[in-house]
Amino acid sequence: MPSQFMWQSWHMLLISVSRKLPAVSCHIAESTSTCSLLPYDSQKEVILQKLKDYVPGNPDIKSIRVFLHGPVGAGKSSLINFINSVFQGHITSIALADSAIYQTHKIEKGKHGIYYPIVFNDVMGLEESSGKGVHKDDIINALKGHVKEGHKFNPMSPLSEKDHGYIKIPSSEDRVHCLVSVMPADKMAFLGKHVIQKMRDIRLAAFALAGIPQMVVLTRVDEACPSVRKDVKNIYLSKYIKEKMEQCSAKLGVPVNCILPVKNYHEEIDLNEDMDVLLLRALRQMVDFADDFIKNIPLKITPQGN
Ligand SMILES: Nc1nc2c(ncn2[C@@H]2O[C@H](COP(=O)(O)OP(=O)(O)OP(=O)(O)O)[C@@H](O)[C@H]2O)c(=O)[nH]1
Ligand SMILES: [Mg+2]
Repeated sequence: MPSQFMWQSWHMLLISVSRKLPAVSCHIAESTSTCSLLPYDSQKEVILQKLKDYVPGNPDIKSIRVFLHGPVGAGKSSLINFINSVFQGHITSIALADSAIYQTHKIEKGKHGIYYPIVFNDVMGLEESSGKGVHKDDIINALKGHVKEGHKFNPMSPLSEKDHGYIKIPSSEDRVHCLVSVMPADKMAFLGKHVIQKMRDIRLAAFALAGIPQMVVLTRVDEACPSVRKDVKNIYLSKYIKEKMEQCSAKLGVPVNCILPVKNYHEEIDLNEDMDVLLLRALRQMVDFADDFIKNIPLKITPQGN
């Protein structure tokens, strides 16, 4: 399990600030002058540079693998696009291909086929009814590293050892090093109990797999709270978002300090520093968690996946 999270202090700040300052109601926008006290400006470049300079803490692993899962339409693909956009310095669109296909998304470093050592996988969303959306067991297969690049998921039946798309003995690079549950703040209350149960089961499976670290990204915060839509910095003051984080913690069984709110690019055409800082803080936690994990990862796992 990851122990010391160097960069977690921001999140504690977020929580303490939201506790100390007058809450911004979702419907009544109050003064936001206190926002200027927050360490917002100039953080983007500092965090981004640290992420760009990141080198995996285990020399046997070239890239850390972050896996995103969550309900349909939660914002998983948008999150990967967002990460790529911030690294490239302009809005990009990389994760729009068929999400039924297992595909690794890489972030290009320059224009010479060189990539940053952080890769992402995003699959189609979880659905309430069985036979629709990605099968829970296929996400568990992916966590163990059993899913081949390009495999097309079948919602009716998960990948089995006999299938062509199955990697019998995954390498430590095939495995997932950080599991990210993507939860849409505005739709969370309407998610069916089966979707929540699948998300909890996946979390438990990840924990059982040598303690794959996990966190939650709370997306669509602007759709959930009008004051955040008006100004993303209001996220620090919104009582409503704080409540959503607490509800999310109760639903998924994840501590509040592992839930990071993000507003994905949706209709913007230019990068926005306030949105980028939120995203980069979430990404920093993913990288910290994954890096702690790979330092202790067993080199190979058995065909049984242990
Ligand atoms: N307003 C707003 N819209 C968002 C945000 N994140 C994603 N969206 C929108 O929500 C919709 C779904 O986003 P996707 O990124 O496709 O969601 P997904 O989780 O990949 O969905 P599936 O692959 O179908 O499971 C798109 O229209 C996005 O533009 C957000 O933070 N705020
Ligand atoms: Mg998608």
